[in-house]
Amino acid sequence: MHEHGFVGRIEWAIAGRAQPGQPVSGDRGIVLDTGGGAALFAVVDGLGHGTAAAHAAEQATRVLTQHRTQPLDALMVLCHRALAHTRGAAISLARFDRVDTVCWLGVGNVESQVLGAGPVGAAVRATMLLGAGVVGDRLPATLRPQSIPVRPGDLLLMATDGIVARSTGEVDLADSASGITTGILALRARTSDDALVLAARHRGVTEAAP
Ligand SMILES: [Mn+2]
Repeated sequence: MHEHGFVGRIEWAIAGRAQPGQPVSGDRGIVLDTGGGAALFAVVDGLGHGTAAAHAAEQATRVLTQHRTQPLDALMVLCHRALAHTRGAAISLARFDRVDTVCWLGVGNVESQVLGAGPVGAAVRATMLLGAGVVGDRLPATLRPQSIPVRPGDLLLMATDGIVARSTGEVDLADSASGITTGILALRARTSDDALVLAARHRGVTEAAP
């Protein structure tokens, strides 16, 4: 599965696939236009594999789509309630509210990072602190979204645990979001799990679209 597009000036792409031999993936990448050039991104990993995992991920997708403008902590609680009778899921949420800020919140093992241009290629500017728990079963005691300063061109990367930890030096920030996600999926997907990676970046307010 490969998708890509723009929300306003925010370029995004998703690449994912089911574990080899499974009919459906329990991983979902979600891109929601929240108006005014802002966007909400989510990556959901339904526990386990197959249709039960996909069902949990679909419940989260439905809730996030319906309530997309709510604060991130409220969205996580709504997902938790909606997933109560499912296997549960790991969920990471990230919102581009303005040109210079990403706000994010994660429960479970979906890793998110912001990469920026460093002296020798891409460098990690921020890594999401993940709350321990399973959405639908057990939330952490506190849900505290973090605000991360970003510059136009910085890359938000979100990946399920079906993606092996990557060397950031492999990411070419000059590549399109679509090229980056396709490359990571091709090189870094575990054969033992569903795998999905989402990339997004603000292209700035004056720069011409690529
Ligand atoms: Mn997984």
